[in-house]
Amino acid sequence: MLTKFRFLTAGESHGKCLTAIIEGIPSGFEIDPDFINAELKRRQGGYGRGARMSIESDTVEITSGVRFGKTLGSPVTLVIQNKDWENWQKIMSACADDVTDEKAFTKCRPGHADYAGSIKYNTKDLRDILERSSARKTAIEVAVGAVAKMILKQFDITCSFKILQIGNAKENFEAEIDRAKEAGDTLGGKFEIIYQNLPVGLGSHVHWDRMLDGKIAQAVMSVPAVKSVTIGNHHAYKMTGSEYHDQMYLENGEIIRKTNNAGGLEGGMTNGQPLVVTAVMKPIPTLRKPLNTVDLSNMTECEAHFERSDTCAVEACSVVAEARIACVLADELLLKFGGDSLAEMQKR
Ligand code: EPS
Repeated sequence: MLTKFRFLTAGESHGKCLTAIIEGIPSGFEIDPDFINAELKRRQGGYGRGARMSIESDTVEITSGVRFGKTLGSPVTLVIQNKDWENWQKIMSACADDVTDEKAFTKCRPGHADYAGSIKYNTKDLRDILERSSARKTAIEVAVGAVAKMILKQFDITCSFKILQIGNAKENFEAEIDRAKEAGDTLGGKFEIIYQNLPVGLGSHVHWDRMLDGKIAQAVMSVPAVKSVTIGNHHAYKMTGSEYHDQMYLENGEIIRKTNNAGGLEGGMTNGQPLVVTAVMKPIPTLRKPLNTVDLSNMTECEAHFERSDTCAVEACSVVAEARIACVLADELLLKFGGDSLAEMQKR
């Protein structure tokens, strides 16, 4: 869907590394690896993460497209090594001679990609599905998002997030997460992301697939475990038109609004107000307290597979969602003002 800021990622959760190739960044944009690494650290944090996060310390290597700290206009390649790969080399080997059923599993985890993936990709070993469906791949997506954020930064576009709810808790999230952990259970939650300082007119009303609300919803909805995305006031369904719509006034010749129920988008375009996106993450589907499921190897009922898991990853999820939105906004900026260099873009 992204047409100017395009990227592909590759990599399995316990494979050697995660890779992304980004194409379409004009020359002259500053790329700071320390900023990318700080974003990666944010994604690894948050209360409720599991043992895997103490193994990984994600850092990016830039292997193409940047010279002396600035983009060249050529594809930018990013790589993050999986430290845990050391422990999984044989199990994740690409070599046919190394075939093993160590770490294979056939007991689907309800809520994960295991069941549908095994049928779609015709495999009995659910590890073949788990490895790519794992949220591990979001590390490289956050690195790509950090590059997108550096594009946004050149135009003073900034971002913030807030956790609104974890399980039933609207404050004291840690106690709620501790309770779930003790019970061998997991939790989801709700978060809000705000992008400030966007120019008026990103996106378009003229065709369904150019509407920015649709693009943002797709980008956030496809973050692992996200089940709903809202732009602006999520009570819109119960408000009247006169309560909901953001009326316009003049102040010193400038148009102002006293509310932002539309969340910064009208007619699929930015309207100069902050972009406000909220999303709901479901509870993580890998549980220590086992869920009932079916073993696909012998079609018997059993308890779902469990190795290790996070109890709650809502904060990480919001960092990933921020990154995804950054990619959409960078794409829109390039569509509207794009050129081959930062200087050309700034002139426009
Ligand atoms: C995940 C399972 C866990 C999480 C992982 C997502 O990994 P493992 O199977 O190695 O214990 O830690 O998240 C990450 C590795 C990460 O970097 O966020 C899953 O099944 O989705």
